[in-house]
Amino acid sequence: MDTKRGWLKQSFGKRLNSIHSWNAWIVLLLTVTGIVLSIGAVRGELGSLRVTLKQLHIYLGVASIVLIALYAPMIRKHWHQIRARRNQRANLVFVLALLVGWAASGVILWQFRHLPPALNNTALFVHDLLTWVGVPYALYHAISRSRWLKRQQRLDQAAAKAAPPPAAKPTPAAAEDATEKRSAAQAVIAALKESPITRASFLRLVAGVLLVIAVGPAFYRWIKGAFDTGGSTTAEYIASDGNKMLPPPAPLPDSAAVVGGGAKGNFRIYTVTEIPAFSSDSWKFAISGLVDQPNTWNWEEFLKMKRTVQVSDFHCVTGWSVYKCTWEGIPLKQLLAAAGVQSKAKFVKFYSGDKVYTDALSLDQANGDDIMVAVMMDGKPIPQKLGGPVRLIVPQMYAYKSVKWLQAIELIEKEHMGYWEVRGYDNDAWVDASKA
Ligand code: HEM
Ligand SMILES: Nc1nc2c(c(=O)[nH]1)N[C@H]1C(S)=C(S)[C@@H](COP(=O)(O)O)O[C@H]1N2
Ligand SMILES: [Mo]
Repeated sequence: MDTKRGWLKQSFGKRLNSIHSWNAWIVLLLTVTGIVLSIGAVRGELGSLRVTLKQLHIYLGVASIVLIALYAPMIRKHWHQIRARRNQRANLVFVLALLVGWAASGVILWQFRHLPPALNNTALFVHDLLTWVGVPYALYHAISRSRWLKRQQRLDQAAAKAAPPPAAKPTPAAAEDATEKRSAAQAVIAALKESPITRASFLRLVAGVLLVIAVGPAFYRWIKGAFDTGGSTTAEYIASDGNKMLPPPAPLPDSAAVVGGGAKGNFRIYTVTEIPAFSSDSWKFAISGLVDQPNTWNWEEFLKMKRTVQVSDFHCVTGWSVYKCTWEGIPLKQLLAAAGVQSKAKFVKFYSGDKVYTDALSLDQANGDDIMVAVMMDGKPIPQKLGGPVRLIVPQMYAYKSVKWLQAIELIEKEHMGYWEVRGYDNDAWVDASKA
């Protein structure tokens, strides 16, 4: 109560100022934590810090929502106060739209478990878009309102004032009228001679242009990727592929025809290690542990196993999805049946060829119909960056269960916590929460 009264007792201007500076700091911290969270390449270095960072980002997000709520009752008066300043009004509308947009999409990303993947996808897109637009704007705003630029502005004004007044000689009364007319005319000419670009506005323009040059190309690539629903990026991955797996797998008819119509959306490349490369000379695949028939395959032998084709969606917990991927591979069920799972076995553990990443399913979950040891996507070998030559696909669970560069399956008795589960992700990864 006391703090509330204290807050209300402050003058309107003081309250506005403190909201403004709190907001600046929180947006800065949200930007830093958000951008670090979005960088796929530092997932390995971050480890469990990633989960903490996400939690911190959410706390900061909630704080920013509290600030919006504190500001809300002041908005009418503030709006009226700045009625004469169109730039300030435009800035206010823009900044509020950004903050509300970040808040709304952020809350959706936070509560993703209770929401459909399509909504999470949209929220992630909006959250990213606002970041791309809002952060450069905030930087520009900060520079153009900085003390340094304010000083330049004052210098400009001082220079304008210091302009020498037209020399006014003491004149006899008759000439006075003419002198006055002359000085008025001179003033018009002086005004016309004055450069329309002051030093301060020039510097502001330079800052703006530099920001556009710095951020523009990356923004363009992002927007292009976000609206590219075809497989062109997959083609690019294949072109830059580091795997040397020969012979390439021959697609089944459904796979060659891409029965799903081609994946919709873009994968984000995630790895916690360097992206490993494989060659058919040394690549091996194994199933072992509590099975009657442990087995090892080289590439050629592996390709002889019977494969099937399925169309399924792919969902990452951070909000993005890829729809209607046409996968071709060996149903996990089939591999397990052939290996003869012993009755002691309760869990299936998956090992990545990156030698770091693992995950596991219960035996029940592992026998689901759509869990696949995949070799091809949309009629092409799975590119190295997307986990090729062989990756696990668990369509109905968040994709941290879909181990990339899969090389071994082990039947075990005790539950195993996977790479991300150890670092704070939920071991229950069902997309449809009611399945848990
Ligand atoms: C100034 C405001 C904000 C900025 C600049 C910002 C920035 C970001 C960025 C860049 C990402 C990474 C998105 C990606 O992976 O592509 C992100 C993710 C996220 N943000 Fe924000 N954000 C802001 C406000 C909020 C708010 C208000 C909330 C909600 C309380 C929120 C919740 C989240 C969540 C839950 C994620 C997903 C994290 C993950 O699972 O990786 N954000 N944010
Ligand atoms: N070996 C390995 N497998 C992995 C990961 C990883 O970092 N390493 N990331 C997981 C996560 S969180 C997701 S969303 C998907 C991402 O697959 P993609 O990189 O093909 O888009 O792979 C999963 N499998
Ligand atoms: Mo993920």
